[in-house]
Amino acid sequence: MTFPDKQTAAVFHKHGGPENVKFEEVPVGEPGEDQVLVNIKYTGVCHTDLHALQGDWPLDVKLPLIGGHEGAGVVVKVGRGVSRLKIGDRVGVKWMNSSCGNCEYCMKGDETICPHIQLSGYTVDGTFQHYALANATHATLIPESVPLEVAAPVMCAGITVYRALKESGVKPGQWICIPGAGGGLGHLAVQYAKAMAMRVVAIDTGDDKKELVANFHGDVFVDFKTDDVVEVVKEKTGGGAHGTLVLSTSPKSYEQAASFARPGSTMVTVAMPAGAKLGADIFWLTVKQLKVCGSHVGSRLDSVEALDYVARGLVKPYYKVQPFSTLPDVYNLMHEGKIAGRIVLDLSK
Ligand code: 8ID
Repeated sequence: MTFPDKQTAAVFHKHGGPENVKFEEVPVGEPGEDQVLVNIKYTGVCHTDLHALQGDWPLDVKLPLIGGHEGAGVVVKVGRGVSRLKIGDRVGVKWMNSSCGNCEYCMKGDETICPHIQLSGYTVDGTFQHYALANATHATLIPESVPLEVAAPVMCAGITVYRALKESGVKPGQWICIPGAGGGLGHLAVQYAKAMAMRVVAIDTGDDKKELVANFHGDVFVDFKTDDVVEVVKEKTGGGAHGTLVLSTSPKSYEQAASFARPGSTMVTVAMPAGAKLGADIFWLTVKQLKVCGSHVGSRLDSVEALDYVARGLVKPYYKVQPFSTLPDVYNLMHEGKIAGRIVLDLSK
């Protein structure tokens, strides 16, 4: 398979706003041991990419950086020692680019907390380029029946919420509450939750997000701008949600989640608003016996399972496809909270 030596990538050299993203000519990488070179066809834009650009998390970002970690494409070259993948395979390139495989966490299948983890579009260059390097063990094979543009948002948003829903411990028929339900992660969480027979209270704002949630059969929509969130959630769920997935980028959602939680329930922290602290009242946390559980993306098996829901038609990412060159505009819209579902970039445009 032929490919060029050079390509265009969206690079930032310093943290800040979308004006810092430059489209530059960069060399196409050479796959090392256990790596593959993937011709990225589509990539989603996740709020994490905006955090990386702004540099607002307490974890160093590689600079200069090519962001992006919701890539879907085709393997064009395999490095030494790769037997699992071959040229022509359709694969996803994810946030978890690689883990060491040998630490105590990797050994027991908790690869998402491997201390040597490498993150696409954060500690290593990601998918906002035509040719990205991926670890052959971690790249996810995409089923033939799932188009690459559909698979792209699943590669972070889908996997993350699928795993987080399992962590919530919510059972069929019980209430899961989803602040941020109209966003990239949120709209998929509503669908995975419904596919798992949970009842969904979706929290977000505006008619487009309300409609999106209704399309996916969310049971209740609470508008955080016009409703009394805590009271409405308690009332609709008959005493509080059995579990909460915080997917909203507002720290306020964490305070509210602790207040509307049903006694004995689990709050899963997924969104990471810059500088946010858990402002929950320790008294209520204790006497309601609440559990707080962090959830970081998903394992390789979670990735396969999350894609399988899509292949079986149980989950349908809602996205708008835009040219690669519009990435800075996407960041602006995301900052303003104006994206319902996901925006997927077409690298050929
Ligand atoms: O592994 C992980 N833990 C992981 C994986 C992927 C993404 C964590 N994340 C993090 C991102 O870094 C980000 O902090 O999850 C968060 C959400 O990512 P996203 O879904 O990509 O963001 P989005 O599409 O912008 O959606 C955020 C939604 O929150 C709503 C917005 O309207 C938007 O729809 N929202 C806001 I802002 N304030 C809200 C509030 N007070 C709110 N929804 C409910 N209540």
